[in-house]
Amino acid sequence: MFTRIDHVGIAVHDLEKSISWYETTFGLTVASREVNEEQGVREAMLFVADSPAGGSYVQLLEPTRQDSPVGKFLARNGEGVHHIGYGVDDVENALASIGAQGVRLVDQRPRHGSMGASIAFLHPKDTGGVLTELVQAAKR
Ligand code: V0V
Ligand code: CO
Repeated sequence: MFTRIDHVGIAVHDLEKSISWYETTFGLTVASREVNEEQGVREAMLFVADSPAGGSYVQLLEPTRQDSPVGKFLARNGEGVHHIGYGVDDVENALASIGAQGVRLVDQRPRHGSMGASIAFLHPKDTGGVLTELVQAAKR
């Protein structure tokens, strides 16, 4: 069902500072930046590698408000890995198939994600403590 790791989401306090650190230390480059008010994040995708199934990225996430998922995560844990986003060909099919196995879906229907993707989250309490995101990338 999964075609690749689309991105690893990392919670940060200061997006611009973290982008600079990733650029300087690892030589990564920013592929896109976006404010997603529905998710309560200001985020950037840093390109890591390409594959026939699509790109893979590091997603740096700064909260736009304290009571958002990333704001609450930072208050509890500090900076660090927040979620893993797996590439899928069809996010609605993947949701139906995973939901049928009893995994709680945070999103019953896909939402707008970075770079025009359709995304949906699975509940970390049903996925071994790892917040998991399904990502159907925009057609390229
Ligand atoms: C929370 N918990 C986590 C977690 N966030 N566990 C692992 N990884 C995380 N990232 C645990 C937390 O420790 C609590 O455990 C429990 O879940 C309830 O957390 P809460 O924050 O107190 O309560 P909720 O229920 O308000 O929020 C949890 C959920 C929320 C997962 C429902 O974070 C959510 O809706 N996340 C999906 C949306 C999201 O993360 N958006 C930001 C990225 P204990 O203490 O009860 O044991 S946006 C993005 O990636 C985009 C746009 C993109 O890729 O394009
Ligand atoms: Co993400």
